[in-house]
Amino acid sequence: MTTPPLLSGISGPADLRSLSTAALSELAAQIRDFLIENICRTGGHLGPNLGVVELTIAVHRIFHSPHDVLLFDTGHQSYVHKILTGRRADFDSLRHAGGLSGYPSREESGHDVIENSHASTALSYADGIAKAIALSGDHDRRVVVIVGDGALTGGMCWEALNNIGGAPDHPVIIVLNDNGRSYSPTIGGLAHHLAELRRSGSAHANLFEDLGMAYLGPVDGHDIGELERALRRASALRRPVVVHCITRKGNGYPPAEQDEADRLHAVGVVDPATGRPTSPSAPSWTSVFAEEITAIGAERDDVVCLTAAMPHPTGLGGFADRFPERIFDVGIAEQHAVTSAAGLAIGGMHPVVAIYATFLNRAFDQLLMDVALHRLPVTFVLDRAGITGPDGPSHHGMWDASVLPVVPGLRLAAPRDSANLREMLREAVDVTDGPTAIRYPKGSVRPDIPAISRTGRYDLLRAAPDAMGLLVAVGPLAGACLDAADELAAHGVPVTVVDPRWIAPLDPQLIKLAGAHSLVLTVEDTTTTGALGARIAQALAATDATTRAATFALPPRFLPHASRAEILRAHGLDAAGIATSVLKRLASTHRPRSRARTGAEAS
Ligand SMILES: Cc1ncc(C[n+]2csc(CCOP(=O)(O)OP(=O)(O)O)c2C)c(N)n1
Repeated sequence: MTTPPLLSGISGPADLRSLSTAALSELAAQIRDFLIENICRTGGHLGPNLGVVELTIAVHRIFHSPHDVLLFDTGHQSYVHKILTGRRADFDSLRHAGGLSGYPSREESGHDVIENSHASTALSYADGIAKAIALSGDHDRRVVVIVGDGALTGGMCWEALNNIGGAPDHPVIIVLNDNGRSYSPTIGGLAHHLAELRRSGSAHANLFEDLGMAYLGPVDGHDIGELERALRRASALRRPVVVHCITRKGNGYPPAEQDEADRLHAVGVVDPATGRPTSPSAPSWTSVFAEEITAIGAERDDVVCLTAAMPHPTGLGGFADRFPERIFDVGIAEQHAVTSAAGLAIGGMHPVVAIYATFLNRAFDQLLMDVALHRLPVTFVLDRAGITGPDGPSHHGMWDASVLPVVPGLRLAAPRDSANLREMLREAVDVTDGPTAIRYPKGSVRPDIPAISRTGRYDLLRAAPDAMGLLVAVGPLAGACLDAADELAAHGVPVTVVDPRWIAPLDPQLIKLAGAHSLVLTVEDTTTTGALGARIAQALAATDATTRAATFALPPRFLPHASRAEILRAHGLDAAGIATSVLKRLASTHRPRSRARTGAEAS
């Protein structure tokens, strides 16, 4: 598509200011077409951005970024902001290696002040920035936060509102983008209150006013003129204020407007005519979990599931349909989800908290103190563990496998295939004396990999009688390790391959096996710091073994966006990379080839 002249004439917010009302609505239509065409081709957040086209135009006309500070909570709805701040031409590469980020990025633009994507943080940033501006004596700069009704269910928002409402001297302007949905319809008392405000125009009790803020609205969030009038008033008030804007997620694109199952919140490559994926999808890790948890739910009525506003993306849709009374959507409230799960366990249930690995990070203390200290049987299902890909550094699930092993009594599993995931989920929900966690990645699951035998907790996947090394293949990297073993065998380098299955706590049988080899290489889709390989090395150091242990994993850095396969390859975590690393390790040692016992012999 060639960019129409109006849109191509916008290279910064200043270009918006001279436009007539008619030109502004034409610009909004052109931005919408641009978003649909581009996001369907590259993948990305579609529904949320279509909902904020007019709102973002109005905010950029009334406020003067970057002098005024604009913050987008969560950041997934910042595409229109990117278009209006000179990044339209980069949308070809959205979320691709080396290309435009799917979230605000300080490296990309001075108009992006924070790099977020985890929800419910922007009001706290705003509180701090407004305080700093007041302390510096600058009374002419505004701090404006665009926050969704979904994000507003997060606890941090309420900690921030408590501060903002009590601080008239450093005002924050809160633009509440209320579309009634997170992924699914927003839940809880707050959602009811917003619905009441939407319906009646004002309610006899107005939560925001009661907390010390002014309230303006509700405003039609697709009417630029109405939005601008409200924002101008908000700016003039010079006190904390909520501008309640009513928008429609996916506005102007029928497949997204009617998207009850949230498929078009975030998309891969889809056909713009239908919003459907252009290629059929293979069974995913999520879909395997979805089937198994529904089967378990039918067998055990003490199993309950919790989600932090993501029932469909985490695979709980089927469970919710079958057992509506045993699924709890708690809002974007991971910390609450974990302690609420602890409460359910105290009450005799076995809760399963289905969550993206990256979002569990913020509930670490709840997991440690509220669940583990109490030895409560709660199962955490960590989807999107390891490299996720296009969502970039904040979404890679590369910390859980380092952090969770420090939790006393917690058992952590990394299944290698779908049969293993089903089996380990059942093992996890059978645990009665503490938390369990299961981590698996984004994407499709490869064919099952049968084990030769099981010893302790580990599976022997490939036995080499004259093994020159032991590959400890963690979870979904087992396939790559076996392919690498084939390549190595072709080079005359036999290796044994085992899958530890449970990566914490350490399996004494696995340490015994490792100690029987001269070289042990652990291959993991996580950061090297605190990885299983490091813990194996530490355990071996406490024995008499002369084994050398190495970890092939991800560097402890924030890794940029690209596809999962590209990132794993770049860090040597594909078959060719693993084989090369093993050969290098062996070449760097001048030791004579030692006979190592196979897993079967060592058992
Ligand atoms: C801490 C955290 N948990 C979960 C998510 C996943 N997530 C991304 S967007 C979203 C819904 C946001 O809803 P809302 O703020 O209303 O914005 P909308 O998409 O409706 O415009 C969720 C749950 C997240 N980004 N951060």
